[in-house]
Amino acid sequence: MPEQSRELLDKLKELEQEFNDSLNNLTSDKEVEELRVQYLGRKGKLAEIMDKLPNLPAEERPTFGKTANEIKSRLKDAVEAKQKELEKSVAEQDFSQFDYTLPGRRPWQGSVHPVSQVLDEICSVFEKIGFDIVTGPEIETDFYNFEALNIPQNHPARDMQDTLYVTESLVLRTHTSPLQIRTMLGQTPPVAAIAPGKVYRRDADLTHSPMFHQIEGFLADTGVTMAELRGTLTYFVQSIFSSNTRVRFRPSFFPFTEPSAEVDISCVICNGSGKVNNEPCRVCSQTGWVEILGCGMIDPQVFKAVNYDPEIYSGFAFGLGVERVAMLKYGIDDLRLFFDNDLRFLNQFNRLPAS
Ligand code: 2NL
Repeated sequence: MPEQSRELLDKLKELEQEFNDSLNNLTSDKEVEELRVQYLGRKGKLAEIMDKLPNLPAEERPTFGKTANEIKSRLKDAVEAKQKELEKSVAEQDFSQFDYTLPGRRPWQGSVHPVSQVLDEICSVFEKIGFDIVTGPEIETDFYNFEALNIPQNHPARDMQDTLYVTESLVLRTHTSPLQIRTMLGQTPPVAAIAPGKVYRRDADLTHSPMFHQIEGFLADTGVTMAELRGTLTYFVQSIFSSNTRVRFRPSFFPFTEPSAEVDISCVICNGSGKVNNEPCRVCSQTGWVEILGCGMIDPQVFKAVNYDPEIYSGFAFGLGVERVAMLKYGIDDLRLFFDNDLRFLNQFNRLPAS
């Protein structure tokens, strides 16, 4: 056989050997297909050798062509056989070790933050007795946050120590009272509303966070007295805590109410006894009472700022910290737990079905 033809035939045999070696090691359909394209494809290794056919002397071409076609069909058969073999091995996989009784895996699911849960709960308690829920901006003007609330220019509450200023005349609201001022300016009595939301103070230690949640509420009408205030707040604490929770008022001072009071409730941990298992109660430090909110009768100065005639109208207002209520309700002793967002803590308040 002439030299040229022998050389090409050797190459063909080499190619077949190489192909078979590679095919043997493959374990997936995808790999088999890649190998098929590499060898049998239109620009594959076999086609490359066949392209040299015209270089051979005319009388040698038929023999070479015949051998090449035989090899090509053997390679095709090998691919098919390999594909069948892989199919079969999937069908015969051993599932006997698989436990069909294992529960399915649920995707992780979020839940409502405990502070938001308590905030929503307080809102619906007041909604039931006719209070509107009002919301609004967290950046407020000096007028809504201070001036209208009878907090004058040099009042200590305006101190840079307490207030976060955005500009000289804009602040991050330090309470949700500005929402109540906006509500009063937009309506004439009778009006009853509660204003829930985030508030900001320049404060950060074990018991203070620079952002916390507040709910303020007010009622303005003719003939409103402290009796209505006490009745409303008693209904509120007995709805949130328990029907035998007791309420007491202590005189206090706020620039926007006169008279003003701080409200204590009988300690929800020791039920007012001051003792838990004969040990001093940690939550109320043995006093049997814990402070829950501040309140009072709306100051005539505030009514003047919203154009309500204080000779005709009177009203009450109150303000409470939602984190504080949540801490008392769930016996939590560290404010920071609300802001760390540790799932081990948060999942204890997950009311969704267990996963
Ligand atoms: C507290 C005390 C309080 C108010 C908030 C209020 C709002 C208007 C008019 C009059 Cl528009 N008063 N709000 C009244 C008394 C107390 O909050 O210790 N909060 C955590």
